[in-house]
Amino acid sequence: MWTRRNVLQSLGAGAGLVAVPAPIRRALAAAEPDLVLRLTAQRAELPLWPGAKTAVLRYFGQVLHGRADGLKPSPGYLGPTLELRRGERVRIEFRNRLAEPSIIHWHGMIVPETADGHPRFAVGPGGEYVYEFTVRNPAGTYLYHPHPHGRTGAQVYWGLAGLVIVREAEERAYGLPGPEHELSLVIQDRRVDDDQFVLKRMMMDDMNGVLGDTVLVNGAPDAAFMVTPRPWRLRLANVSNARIYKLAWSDGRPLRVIATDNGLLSAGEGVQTRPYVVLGPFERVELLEDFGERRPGAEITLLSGEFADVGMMDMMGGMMGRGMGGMMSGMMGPAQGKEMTLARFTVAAAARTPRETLRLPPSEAPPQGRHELYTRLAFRHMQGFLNGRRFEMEAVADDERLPLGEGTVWTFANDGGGMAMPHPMHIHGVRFRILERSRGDAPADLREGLVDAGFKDTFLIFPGERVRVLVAPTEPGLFMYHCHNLEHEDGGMMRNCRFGTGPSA
Ligand SMILES: [Cu+2]
Repeated sequence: MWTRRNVLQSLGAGAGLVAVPAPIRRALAAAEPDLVLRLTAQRAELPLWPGAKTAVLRYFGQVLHGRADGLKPSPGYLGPTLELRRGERVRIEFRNRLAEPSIIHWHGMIVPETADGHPRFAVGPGGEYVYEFTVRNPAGTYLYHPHPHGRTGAQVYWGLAGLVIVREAEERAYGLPGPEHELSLVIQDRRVDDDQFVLKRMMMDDMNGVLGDTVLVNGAPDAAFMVTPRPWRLRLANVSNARIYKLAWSDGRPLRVIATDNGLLSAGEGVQTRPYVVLGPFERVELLEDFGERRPGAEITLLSGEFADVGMMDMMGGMMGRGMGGMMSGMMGPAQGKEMTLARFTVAAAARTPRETLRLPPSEAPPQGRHELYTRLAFRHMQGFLNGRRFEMEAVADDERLPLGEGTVWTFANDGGGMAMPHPMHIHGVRFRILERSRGDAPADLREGLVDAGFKDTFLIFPGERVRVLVAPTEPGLFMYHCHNLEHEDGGMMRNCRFGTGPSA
């Protein structure tokens, strides 16, 4: 139940009850939510490799009220998967049992300002925070992870993250495989030494972001799945601090993309078939994969294909000579673009189940882009800048304000000088369309795998690129936009944005 204490907490320190905004007052007056969950962040140990226990941080979950299947346990160190239904009213009680401040952000979810997990709402050790929201997002694959300022990278790295899957009844009518024929793959890389995760060894990690030599899927190494020869829905999420994956099948078959970050592609867009799919940190993609097209007993690997390093490693190698570059590479794990095995699939010997006809949902009419914003990205002196600025907890500039309910064309340009590197940009509290990506600037060996269709909440922007997105916020308040390379984010490549009118700060 709401108490005076947690209302105050969810509004930020210092707000009196008189300041409780109307939507919160309505929520307080409303009936019990459909689903009440508790997530507790705490230290844990689990046997990821034989004969040893790996120290992690982990979300533990409990259903306090409502559907028992609202949480699904994860086999590895990840938090439980939140299985939500569109339209459902949800309350989530977060308990921080870490030794440092934390707060949860529901990545990709369109929730009220006070439920978004802005770092100003972080609670200290022993603290609690109560989230209330109605599930507005369409069926899709979303995420949750910590968002305290300066500590997001470390907390995610040690294991704090989980999936949010939103379902709706209409999905069966689309001809998609049902929940019993879907698999989620949360892809992460870690540096592992003596069965323990190792975080940050040098300054370079703040520039490149932390890159690992070991891939974990769903919080465990050596992912392997047995699949029946039929269509499967695969939900792929990149929850790595910094690594970009070039997803491909080892047998060279193309990937059939049916959804991007914020739900299914529309009938107008259709299935996007690609030889490989590029997935930046915290982007998601859903594939419709017909394993019936392979022979029974076939073994296929989902891998990350090779591409020219888009990070700093090559440049440092060039500056210091190959030996130095090589040595640093050895200490830091493989650079961006090294081939890696992600997961193995074995096709069971069974009768093939044919595909259903896919009927993707109708297109939504886009809002008109009545307003324009422009943000220039730069990375200089080890720090990321957005229009020359860095994160300040309450600050919003004039070029960070978007009107509610109307379209804004927001142009991001990765040409602000300094280190040339890709940045996965994320905007909280909205889903948006990518209108345009400047031609010829994405690396030639990644270009074909960029899927800019559908509704997005995170997108990669390569050096020299300009990407124009169309945003129409629906939730008023102070939200944020930032680079989702977690080391860049923690280093201050993050800013507030305000939706609707509100005070300057
Ligand atoms: Cu960045």
